[in-house]
Amino acid sequence: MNALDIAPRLITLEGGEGAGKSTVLSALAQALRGHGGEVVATREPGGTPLAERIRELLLHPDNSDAPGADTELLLMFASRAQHVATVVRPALARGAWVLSDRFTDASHAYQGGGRGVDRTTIAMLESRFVGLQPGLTLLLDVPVAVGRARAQGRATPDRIEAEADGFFERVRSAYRDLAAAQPQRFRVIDATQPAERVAADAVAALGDYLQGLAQA
Ligand code: Z5A
Repeated sequence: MNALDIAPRLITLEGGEGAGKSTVLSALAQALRGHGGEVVATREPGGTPLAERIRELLLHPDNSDAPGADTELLLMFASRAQHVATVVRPALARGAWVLSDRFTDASHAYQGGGRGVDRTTIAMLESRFVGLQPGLTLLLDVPVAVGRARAQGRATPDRIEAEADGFFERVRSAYRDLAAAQPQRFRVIDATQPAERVAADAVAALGDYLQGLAQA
């Protein structure tokens, strides 16, 4: 299997449902723009017109022909392969910062932890079709009950949001395991705090990271 290239200008945001990624993402984008240079804010699944269409297939609440765990995994990676090839790599090549709301760690957490898909298969897909690892990953960590209560106001939960609490407990635990295994890449942010505090902590973690890069 090929090793993954670390992309220092690729920064990702992860967390469970209702962790508050959307709010934090705009604060991070603003901080990065202040730092200078082009900032590409994007998301997964999605981030390109084709990948957004795959996202619709993945999240559609109609469960009459719901994707099985393997199909879900492959659709996530089909979306990601397109995103990496047409948005992420070209942006990094021209020296831009790429700020992605979710990336491959989400497949390790949701498909690996949540669905129980074999980790070796996910690592093989990552190596073959992504080949990149972010320089910094911010994990917004919140207990499942808190995150789900925040997200409850939504009209129709999508197919994955409709999963039971046990699924989201496995996702959270997989994310925490990933962060513990790679402390040099992950910063875990306490997302139970008020939204402004969470955003401030995330911006501070980004500032430390940028300072470290400048000194390297
Ligand atoms: N998925 C996967 O399975 N495998 C993969 O490889 C990838 C993704 C890439 C879509 O992702 C789904 O795809 C997702 C994982 C799966 N499934 N689920 N569940 P997504 O990122 O687009 O969707 P999401 O995780 O459902 O996003 P979200 O629930 O919108 O989370 P969020 O962006 O972190 O939350 P938010 O919109 O910022 O906040 C939610 C609400 O909470 C909102 O009303 C806020 O005002 C409120 N909020 C936010 N922060 C706070 C604080 N700190 N205090 C109080 N209230 C707050």
